[in-house]
Amino acid sequence: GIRINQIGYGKYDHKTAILDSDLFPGQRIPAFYIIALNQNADTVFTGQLHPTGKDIYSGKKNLEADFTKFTKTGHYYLSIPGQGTSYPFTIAVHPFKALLSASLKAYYYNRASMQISDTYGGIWARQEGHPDSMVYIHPSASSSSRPKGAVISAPGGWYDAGDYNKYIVNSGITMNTLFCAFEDYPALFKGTALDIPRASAVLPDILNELLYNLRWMLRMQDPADGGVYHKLSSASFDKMEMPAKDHDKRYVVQKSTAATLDFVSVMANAARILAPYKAHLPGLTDSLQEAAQLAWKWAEANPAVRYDQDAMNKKFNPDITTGAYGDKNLSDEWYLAACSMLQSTLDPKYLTAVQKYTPQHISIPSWSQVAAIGCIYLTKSNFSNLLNETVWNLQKRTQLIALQQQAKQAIIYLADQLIHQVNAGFNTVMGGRKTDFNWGSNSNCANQGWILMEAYRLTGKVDYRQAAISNLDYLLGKNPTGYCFVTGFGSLSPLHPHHRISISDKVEAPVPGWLVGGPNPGRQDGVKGYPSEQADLSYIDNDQAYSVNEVAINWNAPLVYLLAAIEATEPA
Ligand code: G3I
Ligand code: 9MR
Repeated sequence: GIRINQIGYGKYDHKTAILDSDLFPGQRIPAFYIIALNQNADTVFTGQLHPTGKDIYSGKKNLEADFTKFTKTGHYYLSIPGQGTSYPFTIAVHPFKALLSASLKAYYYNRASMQISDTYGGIWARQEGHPDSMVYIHPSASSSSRPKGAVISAPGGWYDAGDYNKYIVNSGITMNTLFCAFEDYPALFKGTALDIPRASAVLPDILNELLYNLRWMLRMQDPADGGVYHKLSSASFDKMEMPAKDHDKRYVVQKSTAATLDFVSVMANAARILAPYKAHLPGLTDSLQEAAQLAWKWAEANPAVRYDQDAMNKKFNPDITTGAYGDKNLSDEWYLAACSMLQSTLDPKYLTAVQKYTPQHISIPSWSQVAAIGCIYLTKSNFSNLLNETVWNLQKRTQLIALQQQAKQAIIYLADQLIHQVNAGFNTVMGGRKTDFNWGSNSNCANQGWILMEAYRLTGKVDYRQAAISNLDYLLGKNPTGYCFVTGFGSLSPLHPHHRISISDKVEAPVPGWLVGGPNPGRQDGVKGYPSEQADLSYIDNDQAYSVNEVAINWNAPLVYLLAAIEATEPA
């Protein structure tokens, strides 16, 4: 079939679609036609398909339609005689505005501890769930000030995904990704209204939404020692019911170094990013700084406390069987936390830590690998305001500039690797390596796009941006499954995500704006009926298929980044 970005293409951007099919040997390569979606069905552009390279999964040689030269804004579809027609698409200067807003508003719909009102929620309005005002200290988390069985209050925040638990590690990467989006494209976000309840009318809506989760995160720190609980969770995954119906006991579970360092990073960055709005958020930025410093101290005293759920369950009751986010390597969390503290406090004492944990090698961001985000933060500041500070002597300044340079090179090097890994069948960066397909593969695709757009920001080289667009095209339909992977958008998009709210709300349409996990040959959910075992086709739109069709806050965040970055850099 014809695989096309079902949302659209920037007026002056690269525009391609794929015919995912081998022609008969000897068959002439057909022409393709762009047809206007109007009554006359005018043919507005004609082009010749051309073979792409060999698809590394199917082995097919696909054909590509390149209509980059066609720049007239409007609504169209593509037609290939003998092969059918494509889903409709748009050409516009800013084709992703609505999608960007929706992918951010998705967070609002996943807010815990509050009602989603008719005013803001429309048909997805629902009752409040999980007040989290009585959360038990799990025995794994007990301390002298908070013995097991004690109760704390930690309301608010977003549900992690299709489940109703709240995990600090995953919240951390989500917040950082969205902070980076805001810091890189502030004007765009200041102009993006979300139709959500606001803590402050002065704050851009993205920050209003982030604040909701930030305040929850703050509650996850034990003020007595600064350590941060790994998660707030029920003992096992909840039933498929609405949030308001679930009254399972909830716990804060074991403090961990990964959670604490991710927390450090979020609090430090939040303090810096929210500083201009200080007057409207009484006391907040100071508490954020204090929280970050206290957590850093805990991490220094507890540098390698891993969250190992199986080991924990051997020691403590009740067993906790919800998401583990159990990272084994913490040097990247150390690096991210150090970079964040350095940038936000401008205190040279964090320089040593940045240096110590500077990675040899970075990979695309994921909940367990955050070194790239440390690099990204480090490149954002020119640190020029340090130059007169007496604490920053020449040696330290030189070191800092060198570390910053290294961070910049690491991002560009990674982006270059991505550019050279292309799945020739689809001409997308995504899928260029088989390891791209795992649980949450669509987030790999979006995170590759994020890195490519950072490289574009740092160098201005358009190849990076074009490669990022290839991945956005992938997510929005130019992929082997033919799905536009965001709920509520495109002609063929997931209707049955593994999302407890969407499953049980009695509204036919799923909550919109969510990127589903995507193809994953692991197929850990064991659902029958996957269309194929081929890695890039291991996808099924089934609400039990949690290993391919769940949604998650850390997967939407790089989508937000990618959409914002493409929108904000659209050539006029
Ligand atoms: O670490 C191994 C690696 O060594 C190995 O080479 C590779 C081969 O498959 O697997 C790696 O482990 C994977 C792990 O993620 C780390 O990335 C597992 O196979 C994979 O099953 C695991 O998936 C995670 C999944 O939870 C199950 O634990 C996803 O990354 C993670 O996004 C997902 O998160 C869940 C939360 O637990 C609960 N809430 C919903 C959320 C989204 O599904
Ligand atoms: O609903 C759960 C989802 O959020 C998780 O990502 C997934 C993997 O940890 O687990 C889902 O819960 C399933 C559980 O693991 C096994 N029994 C069925 C549960 C719901 O389908």
